[in-house]
Amino acid sequence: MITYGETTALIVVDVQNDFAHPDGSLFVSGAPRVMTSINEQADAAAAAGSLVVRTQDWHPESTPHFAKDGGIWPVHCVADSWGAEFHADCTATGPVVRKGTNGEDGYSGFTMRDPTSGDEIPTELGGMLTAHGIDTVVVVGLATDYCVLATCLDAVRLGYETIVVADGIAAVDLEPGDGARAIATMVDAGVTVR
Ligand code: VGL
Ligand code: ZN
Repeated sequence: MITYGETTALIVVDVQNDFAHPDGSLFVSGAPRVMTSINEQADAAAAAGSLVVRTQDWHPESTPHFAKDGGIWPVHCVADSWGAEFHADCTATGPVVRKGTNGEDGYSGFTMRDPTSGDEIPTELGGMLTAHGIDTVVVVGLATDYCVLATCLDAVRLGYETIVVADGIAAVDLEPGDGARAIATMVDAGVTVR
């Protein structure tokens, strides 16, 4: 188990019905399998008094992210829908960072992209970690090859010691091997896999 302390934060990425529930529109088949590990990390972090932040994919009904609007994804995690709610089995509590509330695109918990200008816009996550004096982040959640990958790469770029929990993440795997390749990319960038 990872040792949680005052300067370590757990980031629980997108454990929402559309990804984590079998009835979800973008169900990640490995999600039920990793819930136990996600909850172990959440419980350990909470017991140590560490900051736990939950991210939420939070899309408008139309966004270039969705296949019907020119993107690649089925409609998922629409603001205030059942699919956008956290999965009931996840025990993590703590502040929530929503990505895409104004129609921004992108996968990272730290940054979003304005879909028209392409500008990078920070979410509240970076400021939240700074305010708590965080130097190390532990990342679990969904999905390995999209939001976990992007969040971990941003965390390294922003100077955080970054640990991803191997049995607390699951991949979409649009192409077989995407999850494994994402893990290799994280390792190359300096992420520690536990
Ligand atoms: C995600 C695909 C589309 C994710 C979000 O949370 O990894 N994947 N939107
Ligand atoms: Zn999305």
